[in-house]
Amino acid sequence: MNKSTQLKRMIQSQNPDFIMEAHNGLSAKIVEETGFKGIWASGLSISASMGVRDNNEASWTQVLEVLEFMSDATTIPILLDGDTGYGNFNNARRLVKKLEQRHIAGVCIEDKLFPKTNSFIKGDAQPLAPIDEFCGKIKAMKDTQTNEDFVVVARVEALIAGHGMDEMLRRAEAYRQAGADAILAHSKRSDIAEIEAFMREWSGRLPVVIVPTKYYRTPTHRFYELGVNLVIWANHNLRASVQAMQNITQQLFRERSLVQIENNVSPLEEIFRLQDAEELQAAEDRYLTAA
Ligand code: SPV
Ligand code: MG
Repeated sequence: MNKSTQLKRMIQSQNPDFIMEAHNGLSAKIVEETGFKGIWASGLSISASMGVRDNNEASWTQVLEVLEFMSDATTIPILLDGDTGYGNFNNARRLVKKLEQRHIAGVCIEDKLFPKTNSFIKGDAQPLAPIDEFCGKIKAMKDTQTNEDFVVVARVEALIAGHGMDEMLRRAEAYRQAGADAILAHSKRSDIAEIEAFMREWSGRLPVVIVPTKYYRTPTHRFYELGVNLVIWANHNLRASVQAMQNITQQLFRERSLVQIENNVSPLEEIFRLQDAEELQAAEDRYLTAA
């Protein structure tokens, strides 16, 4: 089954599936070997790992390069956080073409303006895209895909921007009619109240994806009860690695010694294993001695 079909089935299945953030080949590989069935290629995490902001400071082709490494390192579907599609309908449809060439399973686009800002930074101040324009973008993307199961998720930022539930529903319905495969309902509240209200009103018109970063206290059984289709753990590999790197860097800066360090970091053998160094050794035995 191709990766888009796998992702589409996950999104359409009744019980929630869970996908995990990765931001490079290494983290993507860790997500897969842990057992996750899909990867969220987070815009926040990819930009942060490049040392830039989540404001489209990294160009879309730079993001594509990262995706290529992630895709090469894994076999499970990747859902790209495609921000606003990096421009108008024309940029967004070209993005779909390039993603399909790299076997990326799907892309999520959000109804904001390029260059975007992360939803958790001054969300209220963020202008939304006109509904018609965003619908045209979705249509152009769906018309461009050659794999019929390539997934386009429409992310509605109405609640983030403080426009309320009516606007949220109006936009979600318009994007459904434009051909989106799923709606990502985003909320910055620390409880799940907005998502609950949306799920009630929406009543399963199209699969729903959520990102519970801010309402992290919500027990997972609520996602089942509400009928959410896909849950994204959106940035936790990045945040875990930042903490680990800060701790070890501070410790080494203080102690100027590896004595207390060695047992608190991954063994070198583990890095070689993740890189599949063994395969190259076997290949060298086979090919370098062939002459
Ligand atoms: C991301 O991971 O980049 C996202 C999710 O878009 S959020 O940061 O919650 O907006
Ligand atoms: Mg993002």
